[in-house]
Amino acid sequence: MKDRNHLSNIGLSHQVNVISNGLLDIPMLQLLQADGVPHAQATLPEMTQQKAEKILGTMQFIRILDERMVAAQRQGRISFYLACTGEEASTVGSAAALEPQDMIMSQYREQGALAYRGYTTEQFMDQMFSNEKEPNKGRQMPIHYGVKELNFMTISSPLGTQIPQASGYAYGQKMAGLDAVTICYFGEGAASEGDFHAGLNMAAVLKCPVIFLCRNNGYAISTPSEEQFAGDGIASRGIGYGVKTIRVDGNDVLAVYAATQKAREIALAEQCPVLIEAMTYRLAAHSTSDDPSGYRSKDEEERWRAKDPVQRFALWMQSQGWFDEEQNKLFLEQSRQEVLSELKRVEKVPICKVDEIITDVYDVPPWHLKEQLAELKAHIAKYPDAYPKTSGRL
Ligand SMILES: Cc1ncc(C[n+]2csc(CCOP(=O)(O)OP(=O)(O)O)c2C)c(N)n1
Ligand SMILES: [Mg+2]
Repeated sequence: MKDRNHLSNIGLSHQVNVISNGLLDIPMLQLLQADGVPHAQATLPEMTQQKAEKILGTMQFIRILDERMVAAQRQGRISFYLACTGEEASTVGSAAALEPQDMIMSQYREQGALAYRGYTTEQFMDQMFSNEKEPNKGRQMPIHYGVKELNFMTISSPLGTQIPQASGYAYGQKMAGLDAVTICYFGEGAASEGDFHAGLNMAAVLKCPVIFLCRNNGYAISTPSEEQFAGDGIASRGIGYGVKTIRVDGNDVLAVYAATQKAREIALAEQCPVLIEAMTYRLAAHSTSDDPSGYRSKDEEERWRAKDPVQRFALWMQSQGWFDEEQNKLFLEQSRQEVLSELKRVEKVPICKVDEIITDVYDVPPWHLKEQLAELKAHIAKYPDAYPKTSGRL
């Protein structure tokens, strides 16, 4: 019988043996160099022109959407936005390697995965303007997307909550015998939460088919990763929990695609979790409430701008003969127009009614919620100028 503490598997040492950080050498998978030229030894994943066009188009669209929505927030048209500039490859490349039945549980900077799944410009706008067409009825801040039909779980702000939930969801997929996995996105900052550790351990022990994808973008708002942890990134923690782990260049979309394909294959065939650490950089501010000039240098940003994931992939596509400069210009212009015209159109759609705030939770709303709602409505009615949109929807 196997010893309970697996002592039979442990080698013996007769000297004091101190194991330190760095013993584990976790390399980073990189297929394309910054100029889009594949490394000589690299084995590229199979890729069709059609898929490559969808990947590039999604990354470019997201960049345009981010630019416009940050501007819209500055103009006071929406309250909040959060861009993923510089990180497009880690979310689009991974989403491209999944199947539509796979569940996506994300943190908040994964609009690339959502767009790849087919979320439309109109849906993005409906959510951000909290209008009456938005299925979550305006109960979430902008960017807290959730779409049942696209298997995209609603985002929640408290960091890390989606991690143990993803393990649980994947356990359910396994119990149901589904041909599906869950992917769970989070930042390296969120990996400091207890939920990360609980979620990984649970998935490892219960053998849940979940892909944990950590976007290590160097910062948790203003805290640089070296002030957050002393270990070898997040990948080393996967090994600690007995989770198969891949580290990948998060700015190389082909590498992210290949890594996620492999992770999905393992998660499904072996019914177990896989951790991917995507090394990238948040070129954008943390959110529209943040100004990075207070905590990092322009030089640092420029060094990462040179590793632009969108440009790198476009250059590779060019070498395949899959990139037409003129056609791409047209696509960019059309995308800008679409974002602008949808923004203008959707912001005129009436916002959700205040009453929606207490529907759906209880069959019959309890007295105290009804009382609070009445007070809220009286308050808005008293100060209509302070609530220009809501006061018209009482
Ligand atoms: C439990 C919890 N603590 C703190 C916050 C505030 N907060 C929001 S985002 C963030 C940084 C997260 O960084 P990271 O996970 O690296 O993701 P990134 O923003 O870099 O994509 C913090 C501290 C929060 N939302 N939830
Ligand atoms: Mg981060």
